[in-house]
Amino acid sequence: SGQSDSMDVQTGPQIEDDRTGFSIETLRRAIADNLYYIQGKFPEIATQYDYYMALAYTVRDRILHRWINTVKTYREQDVKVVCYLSAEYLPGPHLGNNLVNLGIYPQVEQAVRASGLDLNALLAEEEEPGLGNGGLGRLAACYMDSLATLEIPAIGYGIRYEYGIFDQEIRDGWQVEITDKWLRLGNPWEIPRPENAVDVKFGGYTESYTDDQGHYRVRWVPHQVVKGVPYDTPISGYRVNTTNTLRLWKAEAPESFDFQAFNLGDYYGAVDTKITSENLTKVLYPNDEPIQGKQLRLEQQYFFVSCSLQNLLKIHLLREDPLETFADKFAIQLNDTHPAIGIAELMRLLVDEYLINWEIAWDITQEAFAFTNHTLLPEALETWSLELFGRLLPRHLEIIYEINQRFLDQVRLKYLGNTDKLAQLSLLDERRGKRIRMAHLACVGSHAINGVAALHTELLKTGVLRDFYELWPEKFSNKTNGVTPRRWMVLINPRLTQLISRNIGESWIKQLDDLRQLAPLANDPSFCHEWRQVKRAVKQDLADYIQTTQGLTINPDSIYDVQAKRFHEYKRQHLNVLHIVTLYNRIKHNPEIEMTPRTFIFGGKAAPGYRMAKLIIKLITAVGDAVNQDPDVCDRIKIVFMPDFNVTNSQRIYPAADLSEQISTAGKEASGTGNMKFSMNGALTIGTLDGANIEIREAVGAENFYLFGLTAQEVADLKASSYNPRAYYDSNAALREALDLISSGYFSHGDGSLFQPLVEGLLHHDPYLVLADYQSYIDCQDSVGQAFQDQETWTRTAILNVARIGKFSSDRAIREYCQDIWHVDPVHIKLEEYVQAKA
Ligand code: NTF
Repeated sequence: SGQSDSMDVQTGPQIEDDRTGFSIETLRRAIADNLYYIQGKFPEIATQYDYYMALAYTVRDRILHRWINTVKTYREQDVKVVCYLSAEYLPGPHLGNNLVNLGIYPQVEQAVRASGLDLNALLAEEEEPGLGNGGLGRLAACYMDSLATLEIPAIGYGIRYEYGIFDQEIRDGWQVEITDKWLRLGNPWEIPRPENAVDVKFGGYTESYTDDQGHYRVRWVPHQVVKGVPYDTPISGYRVNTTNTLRLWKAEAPESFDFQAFNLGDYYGAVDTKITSENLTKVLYPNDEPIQGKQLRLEQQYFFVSCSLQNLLKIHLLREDPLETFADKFAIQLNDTHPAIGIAELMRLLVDEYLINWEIAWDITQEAFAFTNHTLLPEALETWSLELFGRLLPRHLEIIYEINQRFLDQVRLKYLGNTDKLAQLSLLDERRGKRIRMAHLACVGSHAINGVAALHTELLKTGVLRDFYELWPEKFSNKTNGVTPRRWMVLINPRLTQLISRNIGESWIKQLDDLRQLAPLANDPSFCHEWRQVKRAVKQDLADYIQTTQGLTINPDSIYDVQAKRFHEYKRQHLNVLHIVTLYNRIKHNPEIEMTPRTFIFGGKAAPGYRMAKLIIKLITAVGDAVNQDPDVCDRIKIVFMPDFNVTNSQRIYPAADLSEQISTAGKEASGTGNMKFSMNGALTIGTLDGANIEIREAVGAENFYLFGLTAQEVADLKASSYNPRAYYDSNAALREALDLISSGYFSHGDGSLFQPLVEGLLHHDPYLVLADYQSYIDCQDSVGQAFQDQETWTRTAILNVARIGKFSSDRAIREYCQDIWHVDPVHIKLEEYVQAKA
């Protein structure tokens, strides 16, 4: 746990270094020191936030020591490095996670107490970096944790958005978006590296020339240059010295930005250029799935990818390695198509700037890149209009034409005379006004392509990417997602962690499969009793939080039935609502009816422009207003909407859940990762055969999973045979009553029009088969309600879920990427003692 570095055996005990020592007294002194010298405050005027900062810097010092040793080792040993390119990262608050990974949680808790403070209060002061929308960004953060823990050299590259995902407030039942000013009080976890800034070009034109050797060359004369400044955040591994780097780029105006304008006396014009440059990394696009063709979005993508690749080439050349060996030293992973422009950019850098010939450059590029797809929704597949693309990146358009021409020559040879194949595989979509298909660019330029769950990968092979699969089956593999048990168990559920570790030791934290040793304990009554006590205490915590923040009283003995994820029609939060309204109708018909008390908990944001998703949020809060106050309901149903679902708030929710709602239309959710977090904390799942649900059910046992609904194949068949949702409405009285009650204005103060778009949409289109799955869902929920009555069996099932969830650690996923795609090995980091290093 890192203690080894602070003791000098030869000279006996010595006073610990204030910046590396771990003793309680050293930590206490370091906090006081940082309060004084970094915050410039003394105790009488210091705020909780000042103390949080002082503590954060205290922890950062200890991390820096490991970080520097890591960077040094990577330089000296010429190791192969994983470069994760992602437009989004959702790391969550850093402080608590770093305490867990460094193994100093108890010491810091005591040092903080010795300073007259409370650690939980300080932890609550941290503003999380909301630099992502949901699953994709959080996956990147879990993977960074596992890479460091597995001692794999890695750099995460991304964008330092000044405003992350908006904060959500609920006003009058509607979502309201508030700008996320996460940097306003400073960020102790990042170190700016202005000396490593790079220039990124935009617009302009290209021209050809002949070089000294008589080679044909192209130069790009840009219209604008933007400077990228890296901000580095250390990513610590669990109980190892390895500390990797998350390098996020901020856009600034280049130093020379104002020369021309100044000379002409155009002061305002000059400042304007500066503002335009800095706009580039101002704000995260808040759309989860579909991405519209906005110029600024393409600028963001190209900006961070160009900065990152220039940086990699610089590192490579600093190590005095020949460019030809680039792909032996770096494995570059594309987190969806957002950074796919990197393929054309690496070609441009190698061919235009480093004067490598095309064929060699292409081999390097294909060998270096690999591509992960994260969605099957056709509307989410990124394309860019040729017009916009050519205006912004004229040289890349030429390069993409060249890549495409050479690629299609290959295709032509294989499929003689088949023009359909050419059109289907081409990087250019000739219909819909000529667009560049980024997924095709990613496939052609990568040596490996993967989906994020078994079903998803199969659907890629038979669906959106089938022509590429037919061409290069060997490039495809599945890499089922995983999540880090350090954050999603140890940090957020200390009670459960202690119960588990007391019984089977701590090895499971790094080897999650070791949770299997819990399985026999599922038959041990005293262990089951303790398990129930833990769950009950955690549920009480959430009840207290909801009481304090919303003034709502919930019953900790009710089923906590939770759906927490982004709002999207395919995720079917409205199916959940139909169940609630159905239960409500049952009570209204028969006020004495026996019913297992349930608390329905929702959390999640809707994209600001997604009207239907926002209407579904309004429907949930409206049904909540009616049901929660109805005396007939007698507390058998409670509905809670937890506003502003983010990493911080999710950490209170996962541990407290009894039932995890994973109810997407089969074939639509690529994987899901919330499903894994709920299971790890002992919730049972009600779910469809979609994404990773299928593998979770396989792992925990079909008898320990509540399955309902159509399969992906049945969904496809039903849609092909002209699905008629209205028929389900006509033939199902309970469904009809639920929909009619919503239509009637009962939940909207008599306004029958408010939810019409939703109800009409379901009756006439229902693209996600809510009505087709309704009865199956209701029946399944009825059996959940029954099962919860038998607490002994329920607890046994929950324990078995946790015992068998080992596969869903991100450590397993990262090991698979390392072996099958990246071909990288761990590098052990030893600590050089800082005091010695100084001398
Ligand atoms: C998401 N995709 C998927 O919708 C989830 O099912 C999956 O768990 C995560 O990725 C992580 O793989 C996206 O966010 C995106 F951007 F691709 F639409």
